[in-house]
Amino acid sequence: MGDFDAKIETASASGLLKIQSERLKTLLRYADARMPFYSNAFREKKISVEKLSLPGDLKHLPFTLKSDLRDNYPFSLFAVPVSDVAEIHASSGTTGKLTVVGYTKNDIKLWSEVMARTLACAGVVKGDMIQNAYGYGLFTGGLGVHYGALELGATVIPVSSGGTKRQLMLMQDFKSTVLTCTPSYSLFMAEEAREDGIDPSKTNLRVGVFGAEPWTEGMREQIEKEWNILALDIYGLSEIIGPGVAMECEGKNGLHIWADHFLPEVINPATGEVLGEGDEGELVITTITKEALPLIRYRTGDIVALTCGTCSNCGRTMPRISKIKGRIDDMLIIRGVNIFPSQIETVLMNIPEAAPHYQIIVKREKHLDKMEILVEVVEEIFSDEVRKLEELEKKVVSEIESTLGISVDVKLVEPKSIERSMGKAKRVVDQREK
Ligand code: DLL
Repeated sequence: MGDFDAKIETASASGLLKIQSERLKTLLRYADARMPFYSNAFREKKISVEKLSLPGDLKHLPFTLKSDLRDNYPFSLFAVPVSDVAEIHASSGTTGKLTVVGYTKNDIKLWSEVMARTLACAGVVKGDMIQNAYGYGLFTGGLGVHYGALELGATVIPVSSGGTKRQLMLMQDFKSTVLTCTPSYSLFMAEEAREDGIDPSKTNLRVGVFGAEPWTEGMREQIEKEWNILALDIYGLSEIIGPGVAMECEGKNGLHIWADHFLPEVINPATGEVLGEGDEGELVITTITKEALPLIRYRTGDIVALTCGTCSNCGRTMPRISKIKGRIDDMLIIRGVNIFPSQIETVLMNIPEAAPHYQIIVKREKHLDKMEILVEVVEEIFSDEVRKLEELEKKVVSEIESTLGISVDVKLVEPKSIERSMGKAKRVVDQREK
């Protein structure tokens, strides 16, 4: 059963807890027996899986870090022989080395199911034409959506990312109803459409399933207006399964996390302490049904808050995570102040003369960190008088400074001068020496 599964998606809190505890126990036994990485850690910490009371005792188990996957590159963390691995994906981080993940055939089945559930949560149905513009390849976006679409019975166009003119042609000729890609790429596509004389608000698109990078409510509004669609947020990460970990419904009040497979916790990233409902912190996930690469208390690096209770829009009872504020490692500390790129995006999206394209450059001058924000302006303003541009620049500086509480430099730049991305947008360029 891949699409909306009322029995599990609207299960009572106690019903879900029962499933979680049973699966968690099975998973811990499995990891203890098959993954020396975990059995050694349990032995070191004198943890006996059989004595744990779950899920309460989960908090006593050690965390798994991204560096643990890298240190076990490529396959040493796998719980099954490589010959039982059906598919391999990998994501590249900032440090160069790939994070490699593997799936057994059953894992692919699970991925198809949670992705079908995810698409169904966005209102996608059989009969929809999904233009899948996430990259196919080692990145999990393309194939993840693909498997979900097949499972759901919708039609999928595996166009992958890039080739924007061709995307637009296919979108019109095939009458795509669903667009799946990064939010930044959807805006680039709309921009190209206008340039080619196509009105993006007049396509057959109904809904966009956008994720793989942080984006703000302001960005959502822009996308919805440009395309005249419903733009919903999809979350996931390769280490856990790829896309299909959590998804917004039309109510846009948090992303429903599929907690019967991915057990969420939110922790204080500095102390590791588990936080309560509503507190912002780092999302930690334990996969309780995976075979090739189950992970216990995996620190995602993503900042969210968790909400429980029934969704007033769709009635789903799974916990929800807030829209992702950003990654801990994307947090900039400028002269002692913590700043997320999303805070800057929120300010910019409220200034109509600013285009939704920006880049943050961090430099170190005379031992002081400085932040320069390149902001594209809309065409009409750019061709306007210099005085108007100067006024706009002052306005952007003052609004960002009053939000962030630090001084920044703002440089207004020509339309289309900031590099566009077909995948994850690069919002921050850190020029400080590490
Ligand atoms: O980005 C999987 C994915 C594909 C998700 C398509 C959604 C759609 P990775 O390349 O491993 O996997 O990157 C995972 O991307 O830890 C977050 O920091 C970020 N991320 C993913 N989705 C969102 C989102 C895919 N909706 C990392 N909002 C994660 C903010 C997101 N950040």
